[in-house]
Amino acid sequence: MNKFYVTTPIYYVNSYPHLGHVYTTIIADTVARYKRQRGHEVFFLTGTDEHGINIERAAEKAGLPVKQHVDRIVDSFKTAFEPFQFTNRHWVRTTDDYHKAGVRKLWQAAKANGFIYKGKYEGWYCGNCNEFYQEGEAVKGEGDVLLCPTHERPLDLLSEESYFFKLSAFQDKLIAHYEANPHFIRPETRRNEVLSFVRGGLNDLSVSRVSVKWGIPVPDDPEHTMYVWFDALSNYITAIGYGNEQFGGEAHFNKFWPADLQLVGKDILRFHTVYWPAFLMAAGLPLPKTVYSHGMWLSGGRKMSKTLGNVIDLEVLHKHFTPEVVRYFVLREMVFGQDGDFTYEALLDRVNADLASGLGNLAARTLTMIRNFCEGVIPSASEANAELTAQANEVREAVALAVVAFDREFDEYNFSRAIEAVSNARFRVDKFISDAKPWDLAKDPAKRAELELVLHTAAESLRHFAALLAPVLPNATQAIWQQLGESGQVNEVIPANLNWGGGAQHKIGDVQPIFPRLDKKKIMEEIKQEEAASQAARAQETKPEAPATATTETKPAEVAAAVNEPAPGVAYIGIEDFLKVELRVGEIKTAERVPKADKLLRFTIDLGEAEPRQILAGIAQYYEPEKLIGRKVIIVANLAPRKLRGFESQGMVLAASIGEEGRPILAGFLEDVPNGARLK
Ligand code: ME8
Repeated sequence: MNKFYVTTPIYYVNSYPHLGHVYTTIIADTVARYKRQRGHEVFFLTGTDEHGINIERAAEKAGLPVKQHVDRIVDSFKTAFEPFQFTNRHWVRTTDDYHKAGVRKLWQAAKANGFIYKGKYEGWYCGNCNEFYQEGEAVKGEGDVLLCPTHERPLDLLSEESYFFKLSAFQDKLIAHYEANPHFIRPETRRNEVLSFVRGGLNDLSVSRVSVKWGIPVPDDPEHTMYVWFDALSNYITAIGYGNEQFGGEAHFNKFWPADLQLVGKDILRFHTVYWPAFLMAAGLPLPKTVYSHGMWLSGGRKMSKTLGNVIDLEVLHKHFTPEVVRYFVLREMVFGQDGDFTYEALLDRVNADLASGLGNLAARTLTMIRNFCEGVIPSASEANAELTAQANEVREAVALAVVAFDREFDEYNFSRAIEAVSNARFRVDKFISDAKPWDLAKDPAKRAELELVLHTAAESLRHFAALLAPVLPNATQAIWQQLGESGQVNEVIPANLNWGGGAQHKIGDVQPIFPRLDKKKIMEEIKQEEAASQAARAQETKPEAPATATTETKPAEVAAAVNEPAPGVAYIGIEDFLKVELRVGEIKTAERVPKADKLLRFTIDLGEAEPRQILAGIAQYYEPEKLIGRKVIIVANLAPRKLRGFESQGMVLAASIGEEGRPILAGFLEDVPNGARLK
């Protein structure tokens, strides 16, 4: 049996869990379920990072012994994660003894090989990142105070005796590894980023602190505690038995290491793709196969983070949305690897379009008709008229294509496209049902064969969709599976092994709604009130340290005023002016970077005309061209052509512009739309 080892970062217990942590864990869980379903023996690890100066300080502030303080926060992570039914095999804690033993072994191995030595360190330290910054990397705050570039908090100037890790010795080895293993760092953009960082030279790394007490003591020199990243990164091997007897120790470690997939946010890319492989090389251990660095969920255009105070509150989220729909949304909405803006509106729209009106509705109408017209038994494929038979065959082919496309995209970690492949096949089934009108066929006994073929085809499609989406929607797909009269667990069925027609003659179960439609207006009103209340409560809790940004949040009343009153000085245009702009739906057929133009992508876009158009857009820093192929976008179709870098651009792609840097977010559609359709 093939093994598969997938990890998430271990989360800092310096504050409470939020959507960002849930996101990476959802991805890991979905990959774990996908691999298990396809017969792999999976070890999925998540956990908590519990040492460091910040945690020591937070415990002091809370007036608790540090361990008691961290236990409390670990519990809050576990509670927040629980509704998602994550299938991690283990939850590693860096305060666990087996972990400490493993870290000591790693340290000793690196030291014995001559890669750890003693020296003196001076630098600007951020307790939130547990990282030193050069003066040039810091941001200047009021009164020229140096601030952390990530957390915008003051940096501490530290000077102390320290052990150093000889990172400089690994520059060439790392570059050689990146070059020989193009999949070691994914996606490609991050790989290039790391390559140029490492090519720029590596300094030795300070890996111990005498000023920090809450950490793992350095072997044979307990005045020093280990640098928290040395401690934290080691979790990936200690948790599976390196240097301890966890899960049977070395044999278990050798079985699962190297990891197949280490998932991290791009905020901690460098730690995982420079420091971590260097630590492993120093100890003579193999490197993980892939470190995949995903993008950040933004909120209001900025990275969602505890320190910036703009996180999505999991309590509010859980109150209105099942974990299933949250899973679906984050996997479908965010192009994996890129940043995405989280809004409840988008979540509601996505759930209603794809799940309530989409998959849920297909299940409800198919099963209800089988119950009402076929005595609750899925009909076999009857010999119907030629036209309908041809259409049913097309549907069957579309589903077969989705089965192949889902795995192909998923194996490349293109979750969004994998799910989209299923949606596209579902659109085909929906159209087939709407065109064939089985509710009319049922009225005419002479059309019995046609009715049976339609319902057979719909039920078979649904059965395949349930198996495909099992890793994404574990409970909903199991419910559909049972309603189709299938026995056993859908997550044990390999979609490619399903036989078309294998569900015929099964008696269906009770028909229950799977995804009720959500009342957007009502839910949005409730969320606004709850968020305001929970922000006020959090602000109270964290008052002494509340970051400046927390106070700039707009209150609900201000939002309402801003929407209702026209802004002063707005010059209205008439509808005739608006109609002068010809906005049309286009589908991106090809996309590539423009040589020597960092910002430009060159597309060919199908507007439903005889020839696709060439259109250029300044979005290259934010989108990977290959991921845009097949995407439906909005085009200004009657913009005068103009030349950009020698290429004629025959239109303009519309995008929202977010935040101070004007990050573009491409406008698009939740439902299927034909190319060339006019927007008005
Ligand atoms: O960095 N969007 O812990 P951490 C998407 N303890 N993912 C996000 C996110 C966001 N806005 N915010 C957080 C640490 N994450 C260290 C890791 S590993 C040996 C030590 C996710 O609690 C994402 O995976 O700050 C990110 O890398 C991680 O949480 C950071 O979690």
